[in-house]
Amino acid sequence: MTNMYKQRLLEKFANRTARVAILGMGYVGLPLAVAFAEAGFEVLGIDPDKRKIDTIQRGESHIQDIPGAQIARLVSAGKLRAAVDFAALAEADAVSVCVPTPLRKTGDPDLSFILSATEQLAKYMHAGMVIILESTTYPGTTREVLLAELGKDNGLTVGEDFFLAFSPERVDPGREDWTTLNTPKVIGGITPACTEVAASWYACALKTVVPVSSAEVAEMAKLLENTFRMINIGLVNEMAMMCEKLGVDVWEVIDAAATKPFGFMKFTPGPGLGGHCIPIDPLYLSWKLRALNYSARFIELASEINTGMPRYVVGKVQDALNDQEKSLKGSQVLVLGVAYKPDIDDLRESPALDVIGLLQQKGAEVRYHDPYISSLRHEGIALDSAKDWLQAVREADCVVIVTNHKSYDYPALHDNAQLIVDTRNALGRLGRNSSKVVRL
Ligand code: SAJ
Repeated sequence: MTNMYKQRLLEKFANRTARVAILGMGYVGLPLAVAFAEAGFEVLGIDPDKRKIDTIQRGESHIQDIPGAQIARLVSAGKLRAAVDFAALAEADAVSVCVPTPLRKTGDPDLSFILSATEQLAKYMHAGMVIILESTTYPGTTREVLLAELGKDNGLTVGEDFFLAFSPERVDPGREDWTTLNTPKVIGGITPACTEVAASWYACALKTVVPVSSAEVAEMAKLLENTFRMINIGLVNEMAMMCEKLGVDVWEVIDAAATKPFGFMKFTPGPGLGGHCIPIDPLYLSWKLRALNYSARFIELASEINTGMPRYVVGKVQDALNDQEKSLKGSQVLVLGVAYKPDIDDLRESPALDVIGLLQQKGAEVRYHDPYISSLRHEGIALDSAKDWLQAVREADCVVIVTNHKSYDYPALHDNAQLIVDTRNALGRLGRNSSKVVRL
């Protein structure tokens, strides 16, 4: 029996008359909204943050990957509009949920954003809708949380009257080679009809859609992707500690291993694990498995190693100063680069925050410089970026390179510093043979 609602949606996708709504106008939702608008749909972006909505309505962009001119063109063409009010969902045919999934202070998943978006969506649910969750979450969320709420008390049957799927976001802000449009997109539905309808919708705007057999497969694929990174970063961080015990240069070891053209993928040690994905997503998985009486040992161990790196780095600063007969307490330490990874302005979960906090706890006089981050206000840390980074280098007893932004003049840094702890091998060969450089 041909499902009437499925057929109707497939036709609306084909002739671009489906009314699209994207919940969450962040680094995932806005590029997705733009992709569907460019594909010819009329798109509504919904976000409770009125500043984001006003920016879009003014034809400007608050997301680094989306030019303001593109927003202006799509808004004036009537293809893109934004609202804080969820009521417009009553007319939507296709809705994508792109809201944050952070961790609570306890380390447990914080589904509050998904829950509030779902509650709003449930108010405006009607037959003939397709809903896709994009937010990274534990396997089972789409079925256990969204379906439970969206299919309740409204007489609608999933897979017949409405369609529900999961499709993990794969946006890497700032990357230009792999974008929302050309990054393959995994999609798994609650039923086969859900997968078919969701995949047909996304295929209208995205180059490659990869249907899988269920929402759980799609949820788990994303967690494998990011757990893979987190564990391998934990491995090289432990390799750095082992190489120090062995008196071997871990950076040379990794470069040598990376000459293997197959069966190896290069990761590099660092001061810890930052960002809103890699340190967090795997903990959604281990949390879910704990509820099933299973301990995800690799994740727990890698997390322990990665979260221990800031303390390990501070220990190296303390030892390096000690070798110059200086105590950490009272020394002036300059932290160079605080963003969670090079050449971006994102501080989320940055290990620099832990390094600074630990240095301050041990009585160091801490300053920082970061070309992308002018001030730091975080859990008792209240610092502004040094105005003149090279002058700050000259004045410091020790410089710690935490984030190796490309914009730094590393030879000048080396010439002007008394002592450098290089946690990123930013100095390269310069650092390898210098008596005033200590590396991981
Ligand atoms: N890091 C290391 N050593 C490494 C790689 C990373 O210490 O070898 C650190 C970084 O400094 C950073 C953290 O780990 O603090 C995370 O780095 P990341 O390169 O994984 O960057 P993210 O967090 O921006 O990860 C994003 C992810 N994108 C999504 O989740 C959609 C990830 O899947 C991408 O693979 C990654 O970008 C990427 O490849 O750049």
